[in-house]
Amino acid sequence: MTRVLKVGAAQLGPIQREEDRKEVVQRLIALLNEGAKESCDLVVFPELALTTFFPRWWSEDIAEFDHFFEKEMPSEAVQPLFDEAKKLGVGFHLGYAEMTSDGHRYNTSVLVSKNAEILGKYRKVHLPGHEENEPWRTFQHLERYYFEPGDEFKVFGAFRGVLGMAICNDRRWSETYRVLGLKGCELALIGYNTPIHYPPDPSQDVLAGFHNQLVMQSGAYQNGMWVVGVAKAGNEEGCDLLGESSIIAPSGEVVAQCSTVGDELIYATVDLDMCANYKETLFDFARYRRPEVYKTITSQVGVEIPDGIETDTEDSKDKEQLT
Ligand code: CDT
Repeated sequence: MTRVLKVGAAQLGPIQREEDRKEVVQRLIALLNEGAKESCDLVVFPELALTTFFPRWWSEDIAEFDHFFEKEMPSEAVQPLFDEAKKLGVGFHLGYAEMTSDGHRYNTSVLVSKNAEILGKYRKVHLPGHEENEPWRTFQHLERYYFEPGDEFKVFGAFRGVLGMAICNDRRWSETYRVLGLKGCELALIGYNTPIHYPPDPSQDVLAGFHNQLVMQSGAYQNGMWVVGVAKAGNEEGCDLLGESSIIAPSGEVVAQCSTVGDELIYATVDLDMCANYKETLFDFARYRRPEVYKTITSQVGVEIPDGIETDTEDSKDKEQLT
């Protein structure tokens, strides 16, 4: 059985606040068609791919932005994307804002088969930013106000492999990849909206691209999985979003990368069997992992410096060196 897929990463340029959902869906359909021409089995769209990144604005009335949420998937506006996927026989991954029938809001992605059936759904676990309006910022990052967190990293048997999803800030956390890796994930699909300016510490701005690559490449390598990271990029409502969407092999090497900050499709041949090169050697989890030594990771959230560690004397440095 060959387990070789052609995977497209469909980066999106900016979506402005007033842009009509139906027009955005036409942009997605154009990229899906490009993917079909390149014989892609699967095309990956970014986080919140149907709207502008609305958590950059504060509204006293949280319901003011409810129109940015999908109450069902596919919604009426998104149905043409599902229809086109079925016609072309191309699967896809789509990020969107989800509103459940009982009023819960999530930052969500779905994996859709070549038959336009939803194979899996994921709700973002690591919500970044802040809960309250912070007027000193040039723009807000209110995901912790507009969304509730998801509670599980799941994998799905699809496209002849074991596939997982994560969303944007999730990619900065090694736990994301490791939990997916422990579930056998061979291909992780990750959409993102990453402002290049980071108001709490602007010294990081110049490193935005480096950090993006750093976390995805190490996540891929340390878990022997393919990673497809896809941006919504460019200047959206005055906020510059990082591009550099990438397809990364289990070796940690970048095999394809976008060169613009607009709508752009890149693709790569993804051999899922390559994962075994790493999963069965250097990162043979069953043989080498030591969970009994890692208990702190699940028992503790913040940093707790153990009793007896001193940092304010020369002596403590010396003692450390001796031990
Ligand atoms: N969308 C998203 O998760 N963006 C975050 C910004 C972090 S700074 C608040 C990211 O990790 O790129």
